[in-house]
Amino acid sequence: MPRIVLTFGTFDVFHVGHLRVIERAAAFGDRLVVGVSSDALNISKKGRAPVFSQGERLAIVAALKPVDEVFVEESLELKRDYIEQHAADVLVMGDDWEGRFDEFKDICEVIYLPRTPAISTTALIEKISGVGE
Ligand code: C2G
Repeated sequence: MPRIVLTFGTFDVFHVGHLRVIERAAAFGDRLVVGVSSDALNISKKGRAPVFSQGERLAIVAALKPVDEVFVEESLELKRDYIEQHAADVLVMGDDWEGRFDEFKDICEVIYLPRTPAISTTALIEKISGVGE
């Protein structure tokens, strides 16, 4: 049986921190499934629309070599359903979510990975738009 790894994210303004977490997540199993947050979820979570639409973000993530499957994450509340639907053996998240998904340890392994330092979508947006210059 292949070991299925599941991870989630918005992956807006895709950068090397996103790539690294996806590569490290894939190394925990044989098949990597990625839930990409919908535009609506992003607006409710962060109070702004992502720079790239969910269709664009899905296409970028789906094209990555370590990624086998992508789907739209419609709600944070549906994590358990997504884990079950995809028969995930492992849930991997960056450590900005440390402890937040421990409740799913009854149905899969839950692993938090250290974030790549000094890079984020918000910092990139600020840099590109010249905020603080
Ligand atoms: N990440 C990272 N290093 C960075 C930036 C991000 O390792 N410098 C990781 C995050 O920890 C996360 C993934 O990249 O695991 C995606 O990050 P975001 O797009 O910011 O995802 P987020 O908005 O936190 O959405 O259900 C959970 C949400 O969908 C997660």
